Amino acid sequence: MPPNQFHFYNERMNWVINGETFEMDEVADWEKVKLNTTEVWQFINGDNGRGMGMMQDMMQLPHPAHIHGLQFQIFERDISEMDADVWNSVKDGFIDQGWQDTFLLMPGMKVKVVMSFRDFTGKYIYHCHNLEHEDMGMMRNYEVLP
Ligand SMILES: [Cu+2]
Repeated sequence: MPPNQFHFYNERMNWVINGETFEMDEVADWEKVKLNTTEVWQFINGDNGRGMGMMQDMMQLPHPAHIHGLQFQIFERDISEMDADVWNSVKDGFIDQGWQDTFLLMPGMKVKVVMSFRDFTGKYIYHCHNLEHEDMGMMRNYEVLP
């Protein structure tokens, strides 16, 4: 898995992030960051990061992605692989300026966010805010290390 890429997709009827579902204390290597660093994380809805193309995933739904512990800024919203009609139907609702704690990740969309890990070490949740997806695993920890 390339660093800082977070693929949100459906796998065998689970909603997963990079193929993983929620475990209470689990943090993968790709979810560990250092205090006093700034990173760009890319969130991708529609492929699994292992060569499955965007269009082959028939189980694409919007994911309102929520990151705990900090506020971040939207750096890039890539719609090049989105259905144009879908984008045109929702685009007027996006406000990407300013500080965010949640962003909508539409099917086929890729969003880069800038995150600065400034204040606290420890584990924080990030998850899809669609309760059914969250309950089916689309929630993980990231950890800020000293
Ligand atoms: Cu979701």
